Amino acid sequence: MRGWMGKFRSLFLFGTLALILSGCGQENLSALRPKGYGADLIFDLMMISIAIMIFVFIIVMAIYAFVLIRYRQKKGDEDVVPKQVEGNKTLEIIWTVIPIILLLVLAVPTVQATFDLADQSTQGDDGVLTVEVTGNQYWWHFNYQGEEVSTSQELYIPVGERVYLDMKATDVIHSFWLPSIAGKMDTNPGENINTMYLEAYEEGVYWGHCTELCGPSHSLMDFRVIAVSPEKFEQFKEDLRNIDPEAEPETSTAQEGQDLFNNNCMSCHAIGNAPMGVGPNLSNFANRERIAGILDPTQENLTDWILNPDEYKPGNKMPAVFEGEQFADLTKEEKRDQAEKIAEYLLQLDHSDVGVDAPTQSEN
Ligand code: HEC
Ligand SMILES: [Cu+2]
Repeated sequence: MRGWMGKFRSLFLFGTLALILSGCGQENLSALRPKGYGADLIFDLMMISIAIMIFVFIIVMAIYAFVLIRYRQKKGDEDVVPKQVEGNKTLEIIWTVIPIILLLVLAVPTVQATFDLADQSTQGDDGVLTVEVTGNQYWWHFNYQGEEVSTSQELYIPVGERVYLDMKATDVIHSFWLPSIAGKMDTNPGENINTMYLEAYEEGVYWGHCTELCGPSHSLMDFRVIAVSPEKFEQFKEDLRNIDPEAEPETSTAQEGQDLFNNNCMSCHAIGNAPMGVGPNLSNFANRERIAGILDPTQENLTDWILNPDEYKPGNKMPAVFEGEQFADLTKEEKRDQAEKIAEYLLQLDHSDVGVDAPTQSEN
């Protein structure tokens, strides 16, 4: 057993590692499966550098093996000191020129891609959308410039079109990373606006993360980009423009929930088009893939979130409203009851059913 296992141990190790790492190729969450223009450029660069590395590795290993075998000490040669050589001009030139060539092969496409990714030549042109992206601890806001439309946590874009993002942050530095569509870009507090663009090849729900350590809930600062056909995108904007925040929900519990929401939550949350508030815009909330970027959109999860947001995202800026003074008289059950009504109200805010037909959700 031991001998057999021993021989194959490293093979097992590498096999297991390969199996684990294959999870890194997660659909719509991976730079290794590019589905947009920027991600494509970056993927090609990775491939070029990996190819060069493999080439160098093989050559070096071949020479290494050759020297080991060819110049090893042979029986009877124990006292022989071989001829000492140094400073072979031809060799010196070869191993200086080859790395220069390899670096050039790497540098030219890298510089090209860098400029290509920073291109802003069509920004502001007719029909070219710019979205203002704002990073907040721990959520994202998207304002579709000149469209009177804004969303939080989920950004809708038309497929096949270049969409520019003008990015900033309100509190600390965040970083917007959408691996399968584009690269990543920091969002800074202050006047400094960073710009990048997205161009998705196919319809889908693409997952993004904040990649700049920004506080205790940094790792939970997820967002999604939803690429739909240009026709659906027009429809989506139209739907969102026409939201009436005062519209009466159908059931009486949801109506009670609406009153509770208007009295206790509206100071931070908007429904319909509004400037960015203290909390996410909840227009179209029922169509969210996740609550607060992370929880499955069920009424139970939403109730739990409303009662104690800090349990799910430590340090986030939403207070446990029902722990406030105005609810001091309520029992635990009564609080839950009221939160449930709000949840019912929020989960019927499906003001636009525009989405991708086959949801391509990734599991975290
Ligand atoms: C003081 C401001 C404030 C108040 C009041 C407030 N919230 Fe929030 N809310 C926030 C912030 C900030 C977030 C973002 C939390 C995060 O993800 O980091 C949030 C997130 C949420 C989310 C998740 C949103 C999403 O985009 O997925 C829901 C749902 C929500 N709040 C519901 C409520 C309800 C219901 C009330 C009233 C009972 C309420 N909030 C009161 C600030 C507030
Ligand atoms: Cu962040």
